[in-house]
Amino acid sequence: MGVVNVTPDSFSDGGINFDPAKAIASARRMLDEGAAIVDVGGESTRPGSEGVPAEEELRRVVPVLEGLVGLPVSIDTSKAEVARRALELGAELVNDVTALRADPELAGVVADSGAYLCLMHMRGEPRTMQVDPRYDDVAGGVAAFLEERLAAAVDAGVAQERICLDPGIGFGKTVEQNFELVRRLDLLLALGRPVLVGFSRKSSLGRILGDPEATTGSTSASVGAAVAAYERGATILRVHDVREHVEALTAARAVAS
Ligand code: HH2
Repeated sequence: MGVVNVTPDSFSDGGINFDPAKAIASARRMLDEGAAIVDVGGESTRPGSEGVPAEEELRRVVPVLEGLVGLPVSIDTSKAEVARRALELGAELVNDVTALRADPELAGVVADSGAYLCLMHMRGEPRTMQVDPRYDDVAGGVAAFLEERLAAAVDAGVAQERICLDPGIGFGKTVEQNFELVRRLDLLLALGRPVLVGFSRKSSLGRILGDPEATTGSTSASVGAAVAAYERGATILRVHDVREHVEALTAARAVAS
């Protein structure tokens, strides 16, 4: 899954794809490089961010979605109104970092459309999520949360076989907790759904390389984390640098098979 942030302020690629023509070109390049789908988002969820109203999110993503009609697209949103418009324009998957907790109408929009859905774990909300994240058992807690959100989505009418689960790397977790979640991916796989991991460029990757103030991580560290997640059973990797990840994952898959 290639990341296309149509935002001025995303943590690692803010501004690069804010111009719709640039976003469309980036998305097409990612698909050419081997991405199975591109994830288009109009709101940054970086630590400390405030969020944007639906009108602004739509203003950002609609021209990009219009330029990608007919191609495999996911919409990264927590808002029913944005998801509805994206699905009308051909998006196949709704990627909701709040796991259907932010907008009570989103579950119905996904259920009615028959789209795929990604449910991600986040502790708190982006504005405050990195303030002293504590868990007794991070992997067990994230698995219990996703099990409950999976049941809620199915209750709301979303077909279970259309749902994937995501531990939410960087969303209210310490550096150690992010790596532990990948180490214990078996707990999420036990829920019986495909697992998505988004470690790409996240600050924990910069921090383990010795910079305690890092806000991003390098491409090579991202690739290492993606391969580790793949080897532990993740089947969808959400990444900014598609070519590098496709090459590394092709090699990892050759070893595995
Ligand atoms: N990470 C980000 C955004 N959306 N969705 C899923 N399912 N999993 C993730 O790990 C995930 C996500 C944050 O990364 P990015 O989109 O690059 O930055 P920003 O939120 O600042 O736009």
